[in-house]
Amino acid sequence: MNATDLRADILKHLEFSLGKDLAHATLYDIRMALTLAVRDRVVTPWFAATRATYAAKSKRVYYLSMEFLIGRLLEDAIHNLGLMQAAQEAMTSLDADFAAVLADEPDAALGNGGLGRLAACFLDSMSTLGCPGYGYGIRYEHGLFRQSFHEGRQVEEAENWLRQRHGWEFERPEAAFQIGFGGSVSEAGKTALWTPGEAVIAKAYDTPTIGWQGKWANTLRLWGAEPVRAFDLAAFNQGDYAGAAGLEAAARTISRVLYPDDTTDTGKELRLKQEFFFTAASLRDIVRRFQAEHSDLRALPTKAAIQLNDTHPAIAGPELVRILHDENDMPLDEAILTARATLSYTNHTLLPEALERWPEALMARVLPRHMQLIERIEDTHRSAYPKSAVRIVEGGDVKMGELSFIMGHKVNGVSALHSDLVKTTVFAELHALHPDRIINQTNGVTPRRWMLGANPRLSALITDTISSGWVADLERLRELEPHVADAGFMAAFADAKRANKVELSNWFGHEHGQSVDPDAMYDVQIKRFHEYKRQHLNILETIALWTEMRDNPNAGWTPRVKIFGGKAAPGYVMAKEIIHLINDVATVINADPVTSQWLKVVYPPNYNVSMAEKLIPAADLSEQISTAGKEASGTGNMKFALNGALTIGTLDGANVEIREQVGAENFFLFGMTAPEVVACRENPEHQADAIKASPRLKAALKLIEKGIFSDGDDKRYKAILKNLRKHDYFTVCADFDSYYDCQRQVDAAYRDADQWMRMAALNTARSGWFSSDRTILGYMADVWDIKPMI
Ligand code: 7GP
Repeated sequence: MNATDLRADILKHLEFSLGKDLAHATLYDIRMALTLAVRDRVVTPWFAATRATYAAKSKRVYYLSMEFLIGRLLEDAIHNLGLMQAAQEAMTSLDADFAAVLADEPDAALGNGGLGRLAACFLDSMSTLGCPGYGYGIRYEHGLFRQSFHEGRQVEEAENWLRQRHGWEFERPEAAFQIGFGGSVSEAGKTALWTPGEAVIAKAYDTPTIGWQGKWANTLRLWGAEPVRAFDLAAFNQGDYAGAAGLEAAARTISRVLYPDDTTDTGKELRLKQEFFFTAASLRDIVRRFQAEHSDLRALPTKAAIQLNDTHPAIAGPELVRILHDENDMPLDEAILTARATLSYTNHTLLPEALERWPEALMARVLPRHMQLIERIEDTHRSAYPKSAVRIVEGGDVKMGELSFIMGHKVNGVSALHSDLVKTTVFAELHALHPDRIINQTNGVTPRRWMLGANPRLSALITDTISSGWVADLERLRELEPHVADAGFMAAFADAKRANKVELSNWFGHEHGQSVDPDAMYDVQIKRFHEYKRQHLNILETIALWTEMRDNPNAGWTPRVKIFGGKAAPGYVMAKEIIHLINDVATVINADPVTSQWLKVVYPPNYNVSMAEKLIPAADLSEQISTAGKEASGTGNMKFALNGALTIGTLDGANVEIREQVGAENFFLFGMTAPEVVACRENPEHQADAIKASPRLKAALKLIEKGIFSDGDDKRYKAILKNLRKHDYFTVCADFDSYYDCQRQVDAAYRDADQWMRMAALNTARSGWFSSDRTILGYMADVWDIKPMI
């Protein structure tokens, strides 16, 4: 494919798809024309993959997820199709700024955080490996909110990614299902008949997901909600214009917004409806596809593997049983067994508040037949294990974790430590009954986006050094190891990092009016805001360091830029106060002439996938400082290590495995282990004891209390202070000294620039295991029983 052909196609789309003359084309027009020209080149492999799957009647995997945090798609598709040079040349020949064209694409944020981004990496790996499959989710009209800061406080605004046409999707008016809610259940002969009281239409929108080198493409099918009857003409004719449109508005509400909360059950009926809406539509589609090829539904598990991405699609258990039993006359026991053999469930968190529970009364009202079937599923389980105390319905709630466990043939955690904790904590009783069910599949990240796309400089160096095979076989990065002893390679490695830092510094300068020194250490913590992730531990250490610098200005400080990024759930007050505190501390510290040569705090608003792509390649230090036992895995931690940042972290989630891979000597470990945290909490005075033992921590808390960062307002951070001093569940205080000391080891290590770079290069060379290709191969072998088709 050369630039001339691509240019011709761009001009064709400009004229015939967009109706624009080149002379009047805007940036949007050019971007859309390029998108459509690239999309054309995705369609051929997409059709070929689909035809091959149909021809072989292959088993497919169906990844059901409330969230897909896909970000921008254009650059990724260009890379995967090997069109980078052609696209660059075509843009130059049209006088377009290629970087600006790429940046014009809205960042599709149909997710909150790790769980949603993992789903996007999995789509990329499934297509790269030729694993036939579909992602199924919701086409939210408004993705994750846009974050800005007003006087340091988070402000949320509705996001509007669909204001412009979404160039990647194909609308499928023919692929539509009616999805019902409410109503009643009657007995019709042997089986029950559910008559829903209301209904909406789920309409499909397909986005092809192309794999590396365009060898395979799968489909991301997102459902949009529409009214069954578009418009009430009678009401309209009587002058009731709002009433006439009301039906439509009510139906569309279901796919209107992504719930901006990744940890707590919102308790909203609408959320339950969203979950059922996309799960039921997906199952109808899956069963329809199966029945087009096969007649006996008992064979479903041999042809379909349905993965539940956390409990959000857990209603798939009863809904599949309903389809098999009520609609297709399969005996109930057999329907349960068939559904179980088809379904499997991934757990992404142990936080009790994030394990979904729905009030029984709500479930019975919105999904009356499903409530009955949940009870039948529970009865069946109880009669198989009469001594067990495990209940799906308990205390008036339906527990979706238990339901998912019982209805899945495999349950997996997302890192070795987390999978062990799943066995010993949340699902201990169920694990005792089903000892083979829980397995581990450590998360991974796609090297196409997180190295090739995000870090072109380091990618070029790697390819020059070991050739390009690493992109689809990331463990080959190990071949870099011998080059760490080569001064020429190390100089080039250091140059790539430095150039990435300069680029980020320029971006901070023109986007945020804050330029930072590229020779300072870039210390980065980017992730959702949550107390367990402990951004407040980081900012407390920053305050203590600043104090120390002012007290000892001649101590030879290592210059650092503390970079934060992330959003807090709008209803999570404590997380929002931590954001406010960070911004307040930044204002004071950045204005201090004594320390400004060594210490800066920057917090660009509206962290998203695209911002991560800028920050990660420029990072020196990766902050992975969660309370041990709380971060299920982390995936940002993997992206940083891959891009040659050193980690400061606790023994939590996948940090444990990262440290094993990169070597303990190339990882800054601090803090209590998961069992030590549990033991620490036994002492009700643990926070007071820790504060008493640490003059630094005590002083840092005091500065906040005195209003040093809040214009003298000594009440502003009362809640945070009280929390730390009295109910420090996340053991910030108990880990503080260990963290502070470890940070000073980081300072010392950074001063030996050559040694630091060698450690960074070893992190890159030894992170190949964290490719999501490895993770997907694990799911294919251990959970889905599917073979690659290429
Ligand atoms: C996240 C976990 O917090 C993170 O540790 C993990 O790497 C990621 O999933 C992918 O497995 N969890 C969520 O994003 C989430 O929404 C609530 O969890 C169900």
